[in-house]
Amino acid sequence: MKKILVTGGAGFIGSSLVDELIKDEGNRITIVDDLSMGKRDNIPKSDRITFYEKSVCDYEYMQELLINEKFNYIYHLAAVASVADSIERPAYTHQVNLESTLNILETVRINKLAITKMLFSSSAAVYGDDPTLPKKEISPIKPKTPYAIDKYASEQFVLRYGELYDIQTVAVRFFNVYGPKQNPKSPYSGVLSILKDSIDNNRSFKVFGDGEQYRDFVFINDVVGAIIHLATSSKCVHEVYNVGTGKRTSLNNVIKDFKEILSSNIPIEYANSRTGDIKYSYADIQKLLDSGYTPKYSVTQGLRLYLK
Ligand code: UD2
Repeated sequence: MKKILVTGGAGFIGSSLVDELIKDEGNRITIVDDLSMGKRDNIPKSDRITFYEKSVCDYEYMQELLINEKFNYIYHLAAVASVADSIERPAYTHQVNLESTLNILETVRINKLAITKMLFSSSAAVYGDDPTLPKKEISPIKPKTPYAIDKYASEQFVLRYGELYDIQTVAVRFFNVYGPKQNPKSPYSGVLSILKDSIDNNRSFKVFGDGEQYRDFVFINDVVGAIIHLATSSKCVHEVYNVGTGKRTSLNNVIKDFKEILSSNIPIEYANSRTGDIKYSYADIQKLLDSGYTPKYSVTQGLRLYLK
């Protein structure tokens, strides 16, 4: 039996990970999520899942949980995922996006907890708008927001702690993840969830800029596949991996695909670019490929599944 902790397990990526992990009958999963962004309904029903509606910033609670449960795997995905929120509330988001990570690491170190692997989810935001493309893990790091600073600091704590104190750790930098369960409700939600919501409700969609900005849109199933692979592969330790497809797609092209697949004709409006927006971003995923994981879904295949 494997005991697995998923923080943020009621959120988009976390609950999709739980959907996959629960297929293995040997897995017992504990979810910690304060439902600030996640939803209880996202969590699959199973007697092998225990859900605690708690914040990862409840440090004493987390310490007790880790000491009592002695998890084999920790997927630390809980975060305030909104860059905009980190600009509004930098001190608060710092606690969630960095301090909570340090608390887990300290608990593991001080109590000599024998975890098999801890995985931390970082973000392509750490690269900022440095023009080097595609982004390699060794590309310049230019975090521009509290969100990106905390993701980078957390990721480095996780990796260097691992080396210093002999804890098996790994980190990932997500590019633009999309798929079912992504919440479209904030203006800073993933663009594809907003686009889908607009089409579902027959509302116009607003493009910020000329639509020629491109991204590395990666389907949730590939994200889940990649993180399980990295967490369970014993040779992937103390390293950070980009998680994307390695392909770039412009917003205009993705909108075209969407409208075709859904036979939709909603109006597309063009507005000024969003302040602080990055024009171009996509990943070099050679390191992920070399580790033994190959993404399975092109954007077209991913979109078809997403929109089915
Ligand atoms: C992504 C991450 C963010 C951070 C950043 C780092 C998501 C949701 N956000 O931001 O957390 O890691 O990468 O670079 O994954 N757009 C529109 N109309 C809309 C919404 C968005 O045109 O209604 C544009 C937006 O201006 C941008 C593009 O779509 O040019 C992608 O926007 P996004 O918020 O999905 O993702 P991004 O790459 O800005």
